[in-house]
Amino acid sequence: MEMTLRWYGSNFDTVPLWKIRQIPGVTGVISSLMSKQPGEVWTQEEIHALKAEIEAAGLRLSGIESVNVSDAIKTGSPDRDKDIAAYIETLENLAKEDIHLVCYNFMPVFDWTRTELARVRPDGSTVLAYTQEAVDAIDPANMFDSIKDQTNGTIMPGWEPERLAKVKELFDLYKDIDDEKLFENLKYFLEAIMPTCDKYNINMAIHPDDPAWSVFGLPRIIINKKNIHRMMSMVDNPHNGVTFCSGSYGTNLENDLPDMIRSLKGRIHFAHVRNLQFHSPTNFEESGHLSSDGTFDMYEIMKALYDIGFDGPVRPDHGRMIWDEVAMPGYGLYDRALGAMYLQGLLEAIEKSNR
Ligand SMILES: [Mn+2]
Repeated sequence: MEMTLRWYGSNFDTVPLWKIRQIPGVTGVISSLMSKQPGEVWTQEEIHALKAEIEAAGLRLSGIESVNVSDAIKTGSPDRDKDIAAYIETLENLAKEDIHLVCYNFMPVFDWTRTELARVRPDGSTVLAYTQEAVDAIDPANMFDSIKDQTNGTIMPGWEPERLAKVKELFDLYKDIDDEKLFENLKYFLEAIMPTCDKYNINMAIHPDDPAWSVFGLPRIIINKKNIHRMMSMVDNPHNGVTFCSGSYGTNLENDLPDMIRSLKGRIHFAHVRNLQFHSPTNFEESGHLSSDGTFDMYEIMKALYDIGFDGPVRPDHGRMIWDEVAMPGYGLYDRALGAMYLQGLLEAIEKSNR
C-alpha cells in the first residue's frame, strides 16, 4: 500500500505540497484538474504540468480523483457518445503521463451529501455530519444554501456553486432514471472505455455513493456488496474496479466492511479509510480515524486490505478540523496527517505480526 493524501491543486487547496511531504510515509498525492468540467478533455500538457508540480515537491501523482462523468453519460442522453469520446481522450492523455488510476463516481445530481460541515464534538473539534431528519426537511434546491456558510470560503468538489445553481434542471434530467436505468448507463460507459483501459493498463475505481442510500428520491446504486458485485460482473474486467471508501459504504451499518473488502480481492484499486461515529443509524459524524473515536474497527479494515494483497494507493479521508485550522471542510492538514500516521501504524503492526 502506498500512503497518499488528496490534494486539490495550488489554486484550490489550503494545504501546500511541502507540508504533505513532511508527513512520514506519505509518498504521493491523489489530485485532479479542478477547473475541468465533465465532458471536457484534459490535455497532456495540463496533466504534465500538474504532475511536474507535484514531483518538484518530492511527491508522486499516484492517481486522479476524480475524472468526473457528465450528466449526459449518467442519464444516457444522445450527447453521451461525445462525452465518452472526450473521457477516453483524457484517459489516453493520463496514460501518456504514466498515470494508471482513475477514481470516479456515478451519483446523480449530488455528489456526497452532508447536512452539517462543522458539527462541534465534545473535544471542540468540528466535523462533517449527516442526519436523515435534516435531509428530509430540506428542499433539495436549497441544499447548498443550507451549508454554504460553513465552507470556509473553499469550493467543495461536487458542490460547485455553478452546478448547484441549476439543481432544478438537474432533477428534471434524472426524472426518468431509476436504479436499472442507471446501471444500464454505467454499463454502456464502462464497455466503451474498457478497451482503452486494457490498452494502457488504467484502473478505473468507482467511488461509492455517499450516503449509501437514495437521497431526495434520486437513484443510488453503488451502495452495498450486492450492487458492487453486479457492477463488476456486468463488465467483467479487472480494470473495472472500485475505490473502497470505508466512510461511504460505512454510512449503512448493514454493510460489513471487512467482509466487503475480502470479497473484492483483485478489484480494489484505491482505498479511502476513515471512521464514522453513529448516534443512530441515520445520524452520524466523521470522527477521528482511531477505532475508539468512532464506530468501526479500523484494525479489521486495514487487516482485510492487507490480507487480500491490496497494494494500491490508500489515503486517510475526511479529517476533523482541529487546532484552529481553516481549510476546506474535511480536508485540513492536521487531522488527515494524524490519520495517515495511525493507518500506517496499524499496517506496520499487521505486517510484522504476519511475518
Ligand atoms: Mn471516499
